[in-house]
Amino acid sequence: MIDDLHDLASAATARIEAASSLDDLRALEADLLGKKGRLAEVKKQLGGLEPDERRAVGQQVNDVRTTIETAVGAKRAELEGEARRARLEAERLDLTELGPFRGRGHLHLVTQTQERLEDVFVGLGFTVSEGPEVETDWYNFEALNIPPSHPARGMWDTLYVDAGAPQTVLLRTHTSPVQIRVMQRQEPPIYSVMPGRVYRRDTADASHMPVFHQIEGLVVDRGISFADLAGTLEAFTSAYFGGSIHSRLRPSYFPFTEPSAEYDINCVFCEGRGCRTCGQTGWLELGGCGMVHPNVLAAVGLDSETWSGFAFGFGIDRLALMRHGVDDIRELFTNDVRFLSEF
Ligand code: FA5
Repeated sequence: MIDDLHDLASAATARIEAASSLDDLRALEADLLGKKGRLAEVKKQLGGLEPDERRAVGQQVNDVRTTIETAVGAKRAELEGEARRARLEAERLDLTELGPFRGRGHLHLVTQTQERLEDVFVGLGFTVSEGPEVETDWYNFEALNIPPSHPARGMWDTLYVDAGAPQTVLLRTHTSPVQIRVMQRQEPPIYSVMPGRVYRRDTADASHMPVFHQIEGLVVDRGISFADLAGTLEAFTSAYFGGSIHSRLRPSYFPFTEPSAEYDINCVFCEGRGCRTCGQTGWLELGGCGMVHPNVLAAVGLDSETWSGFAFGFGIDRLALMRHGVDDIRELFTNDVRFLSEF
């Protein structure tokens, strides 16, 4: 019987080694180790043996079972590895291979708008500057003539960053802090625009987003007057929107400019005749502007007896909406490809 078991073990391992698929191996395992398998048959005969022989044969049966199980395990690992390699090979993508043409992507509408604005201002002689989105209270407020507890802080609902002393680090609420950084970086004359992302604790609705984009303009030179501001905004308006659209300035208030104004343009839909979009006024509000406040010049060590300047800032996203007749700012950021691919 012991010899039979030896033969059984070597025949089994040979068959296992020859198995060519996982299905074959499963069938073989059932045949060798299952209830009706060969080993089970031998086990049934144990009862008729003498105790000593039964112990020896029983031990041998267990050894053969272990040998078969080990061989099956090793073969299974080998066949599974082969199957995995075959699957990976079948699924392999050749990324250098050209597939059917699916159309090229393009820049997001807001990026396109920002780049076009930069081009127009560069054409008017401006440089383009950048600043950080995480700012200190000093750059975002204090240097802009908005000391702590100033009521004008309420104009910008601020998101603070948990860093440093409480409420000293924040996500910039406008691009105006970049004015300060530019004035610190370079001596006048300065003719620069500063586009970028800004953050406010505003709830998203048709005309507001908590994260949006602004472009700031700053000019500091000798003898700059309010007429230069008005003339520059008018030149920009016709360069960007075309010759039939004009600008106007309305008195307003910003702590960092004095005097301050709102910058409006003729409604781009009705060209000033009055329609639903402009509330029959013929005008659309674009942003704020004014003459740089002497306290702001003083904050960066510039003498307001020698230097004067103007600044303006407006929302890029709202400008994109106006230009393309989109009535909900949220459409820009839901990233529906059908919407985005229209621009
Ligand atoms: C400012 O942020 C001033 N820093 C602008 C300025 C610069 C004035 C330089 C004077 C000199 P205001 O908070 O009004 O101003 O925002 C400017 C523009 O940003 C708005 O006219 C609007 O176009 C846009 N804007 C404001 N809040 C949102 C918002 N939640 N979502 C989208 N656009 C917004």
